[in-house]
Amino acid sequence: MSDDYGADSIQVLEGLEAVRKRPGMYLGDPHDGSALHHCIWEVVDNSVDEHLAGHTNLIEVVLNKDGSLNIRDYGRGIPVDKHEEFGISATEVIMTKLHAGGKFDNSSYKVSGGLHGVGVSAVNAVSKWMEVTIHRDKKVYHQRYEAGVPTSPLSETGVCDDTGTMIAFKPDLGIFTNVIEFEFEQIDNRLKETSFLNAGLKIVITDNRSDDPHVSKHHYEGGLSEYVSQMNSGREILHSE
Ligand code: 0RA
Repeated sequence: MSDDYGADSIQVLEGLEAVRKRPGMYLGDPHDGSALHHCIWEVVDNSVDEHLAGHTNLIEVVLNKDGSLNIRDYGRGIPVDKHEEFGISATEVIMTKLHAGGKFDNSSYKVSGGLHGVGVSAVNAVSKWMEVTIHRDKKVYHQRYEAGVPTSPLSETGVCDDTGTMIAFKPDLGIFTNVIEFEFEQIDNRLKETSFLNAGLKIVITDNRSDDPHVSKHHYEGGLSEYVSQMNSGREILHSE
């Protein structure tokens, strides 16, 4: 049993090292901004999955002055119970073990060039630091990681009345070059698409990097059809439906 744990933690470290050595294999080009922004889509997709499962209608994205980014949802919260197989919290498994969640067992899950679904652990691996805060069962849980490695076990830090997950991370600039800052336009455009593809999901992006914070809100109760009517407004329409 303790041998298994040792073998598993070595596998985790090897997985994280593989991502750090060849980020392009997991996240896209680290030298042109694509891997950098893919980190955001990867974390947001987990919150979108919580929306698709019917547990959150709001995702908040905040760009911070120090180059870090927060993504928060009001879903069930990442499970915190002790994982029987690995002897650590389910949170730590999801946050550090490559492909945790069994998503890769299902080949039909792989879409958009095979990049979707590498998991938050791949983003963790290329982050100088990542922090997860979970509201679940009336309690607040927290864990921090550096280059994907936990700096302490998951701990209980307080109480709460709501549920959800907040993930904050700062990209490791030893890995990303050329484009090393998040681009608001790119994030805003992509998350606008995410919101119209997910009817009823509200996505709020706040850019706190300048002294004059910028907030952008996307919310299409009617999903794609509402987006189309918005694009058509003021134009002559060929087809009413
Ligand atoms: C695994 C199982 C459950 C929820 C999640 C993962 C989850 C992951 C993320 C990542 C960002 N936000 C998230 N929210 C939820 C289900 C847990 C249950 O059955 O209560």
